[in-house]
Amino acid sequence: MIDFEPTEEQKAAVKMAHDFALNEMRPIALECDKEGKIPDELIKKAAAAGLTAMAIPEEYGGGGLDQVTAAMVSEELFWGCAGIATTLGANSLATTPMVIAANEEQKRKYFPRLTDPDNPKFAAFCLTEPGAGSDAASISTTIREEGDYYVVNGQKCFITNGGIADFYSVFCTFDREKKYGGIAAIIVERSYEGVSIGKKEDKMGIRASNTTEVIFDNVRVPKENLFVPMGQGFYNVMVTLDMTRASVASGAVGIARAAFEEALKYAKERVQFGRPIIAQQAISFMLADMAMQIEAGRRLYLLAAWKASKGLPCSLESSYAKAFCGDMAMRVTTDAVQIHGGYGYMKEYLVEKLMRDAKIMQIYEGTNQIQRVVIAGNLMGVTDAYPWG
Ligand code: COS
Repeated sequence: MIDFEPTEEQKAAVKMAHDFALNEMRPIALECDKEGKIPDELIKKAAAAGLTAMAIPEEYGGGGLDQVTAAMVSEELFWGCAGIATTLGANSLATTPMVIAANEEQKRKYFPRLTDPDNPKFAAFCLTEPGAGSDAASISTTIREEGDYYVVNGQKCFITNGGIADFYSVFCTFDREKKYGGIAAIIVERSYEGVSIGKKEDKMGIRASNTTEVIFDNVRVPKENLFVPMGQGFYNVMVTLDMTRASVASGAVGIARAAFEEALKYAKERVQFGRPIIAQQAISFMLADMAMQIEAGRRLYLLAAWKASKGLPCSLESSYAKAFCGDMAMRVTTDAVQIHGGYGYMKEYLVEKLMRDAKIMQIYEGTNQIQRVVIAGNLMGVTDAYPWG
């Protein structure tokens, strides 16, 4: 009934992602973190390896990875560099709502833009606003009909790839009074008049990734770009996040694993009181806890991803995985810094970056407090009301 053996395809995908992380990401990870950007050359290589369009079905030129394989690949990429991995993964977040709800014409028009290895472009998921973070139903970006167009007005913030995206999947409301019943989603191209990029954020971690405000000022969008009608937008967001949170959780496992490996190596090499510090029980027990928590996190994200890949309700498992793995990555990276002592606090040691990167795993794609809201809601039987449940 239970098989923990990955398929041959999964092994190949993980190997490819690990080699990419090791050979292409790791050597430039500290530099990208410092500079706050990623060389175009690396993006091209990632696109050629199929890592910029993992969630897009094969018939549109994407990787067509199922959720389990995508999550396993994400663990490797975050092991390489969480900032670069976030940039690549944000395409999946932006396109999953479209994979779920866009029509054939919309998919054929927009997906190939992300899969061209010679000129890979990015997409961005535009939900969060200054006044609507955890409370996603209260977004205030508006959409209204005007002749052959819809007109979009509003401001989005903390948008991953906001400044480098070619197009955005934008969640907006036809009628705020209707709360989540008014929400729809539309594809807005960066080149449309009235689209501008606001503040570029200077972040604690995942610094290689681009995070900006995106402003829509009377943007006229062709009607055929609406891909989720009014009333369905909030459900689309919820189902999207249920599907993508396993890959955030697996990313957290990747960061934690990187920190654990560094700490283990250091603990074997560092001699104090005449022996390697790993011989001190205080240190070896910390390492044992780290290994145990990483393994537990991996099982949780695999369960969530497996349910998502089977089309089963996975809200509860996705939230278990996201909250556990995010919190776990923060603990493990903090302990890895601790094991390194003063050296771990210095920027030339990888664990310093890993601890900063881990923090976002407790925040983005729904804070870990929101994951507990979802878990508690499920425990109280609220899921019975979900049309998909
Ligand atoms: N799948 C399907 N439907 C869902 C769902 C899910 N996972 N979660 C909620 N719904 C449905 C509910 O069934 C309800 O539908 P009906 O009224 O038709 O029955 C509707 O959506 C509203 O649900 P609810 O009342 O629970 O919504 P809330 O406004 O209370 O918000 C949370 C629920 C907090 C879970 C939601 O706002 C959330 O996930 N917030 C975090 C947003 C986030 O992750 N932001 C980060 C963006 S990416 S960086």
